[in-house]
Amino acid sequence: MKIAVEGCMHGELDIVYDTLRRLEEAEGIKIDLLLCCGDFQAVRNTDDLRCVNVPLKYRNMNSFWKYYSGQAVAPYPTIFIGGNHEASNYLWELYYGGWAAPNIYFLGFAGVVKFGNIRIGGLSGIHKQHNYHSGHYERPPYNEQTIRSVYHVRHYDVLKLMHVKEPLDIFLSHDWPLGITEYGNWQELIRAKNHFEAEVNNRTLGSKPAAELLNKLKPPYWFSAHLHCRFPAIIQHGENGPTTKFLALDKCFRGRNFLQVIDIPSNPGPYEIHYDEEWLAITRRFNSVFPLTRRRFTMRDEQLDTQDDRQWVRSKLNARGFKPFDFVQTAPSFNPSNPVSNSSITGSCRNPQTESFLQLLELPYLLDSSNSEGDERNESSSQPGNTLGDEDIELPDEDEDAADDDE
Ligand SMILES: [Mn+2]
Repeated sequence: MKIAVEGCMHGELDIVYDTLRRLEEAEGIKIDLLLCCGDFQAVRNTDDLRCVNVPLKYRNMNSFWKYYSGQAVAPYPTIFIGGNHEASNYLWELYYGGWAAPNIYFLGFAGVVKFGNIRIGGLSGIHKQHNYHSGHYERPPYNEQTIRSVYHVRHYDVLKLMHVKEPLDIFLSHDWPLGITEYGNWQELIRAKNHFEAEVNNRTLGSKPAAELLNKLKPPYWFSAHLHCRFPAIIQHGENGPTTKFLALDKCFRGRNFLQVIDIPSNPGPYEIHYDEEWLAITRRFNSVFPLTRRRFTMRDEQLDTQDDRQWVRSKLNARGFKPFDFVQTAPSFNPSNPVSNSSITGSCRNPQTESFLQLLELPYLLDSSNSEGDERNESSSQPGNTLGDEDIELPDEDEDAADDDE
């Protein structure tokens, strides 16, 4: 199976798919799957665009809406995770994962799916310690604070992934696992990107939860993006343990290293995306403690037994089949002849895919639950360190975007 992996998409689906088509012709190969490591920008319309945390000058519709509306069709099955520049309102509708457009599957805030017999896991967002133990309290419309915090990785989602016991083949995270630079040529990295030097030397570059997951899951492949450069590394887990090939990729841009094709031994195709039994069992087990407020989330016993849920999920999936529920449009798509939408964001929508998924697992719909501690959405944070400024400083991709503006 030939899998193309892409760094940050930034809504440039046309460019990436065209590149893949040309690559197939030039190399005489067939690409089976495209993986994208976040900043996908599944922007359907101008309302969604207002939910993306991106400087005004980069607020462009780009090309996702064409694939959403049906005007274009993704030529390859595409699986993506979220980064820090997303239509977060839309991704929240699909918190558990689902089709963002036909043939384009969002893995969820955390998720595992199967493609053929290849098992792919991922974690959306970027890590910021000050929001790590909060619940998912953000709801659209977002304010200046929640438009950022909504994509900050939560302990709850990491904990779910820490319960995955069966081997994964591939894992995706938007930001790099903390300390990963030690396993590759960091000298060359800081020569090319000298603004990373202090973070590399202080061992602060990257995500701590991603590093914990890397040490726990030990997948053969791990792909990341976010820092807009290519960086390979090989991690040896213990003396005779397995190895992980890590690769960070650049964003989609002319002349940049944004694409890599890997060839993985697999069963013969045709392949399609399927639900993962173990992951659905974990999801079912954890939904009763889904934290949806800003209150600190902790769990007394961090190793939950999911065996009963596993049996239950297996019988459900055997009866229904493993294919995800079908794509459904939930918002109007952008219309270039009438570019300014006259609708206003009224809050999140119950996506029928999510409703069907929860019905399958016999779980309640919680994503639109109001904050039980009162409506904190419009309050500014009183937590130390959670100021609006810090993220602007810590977002190297935005610095990068600004630099590229001159090219
Ligand atoms: Mn990013």
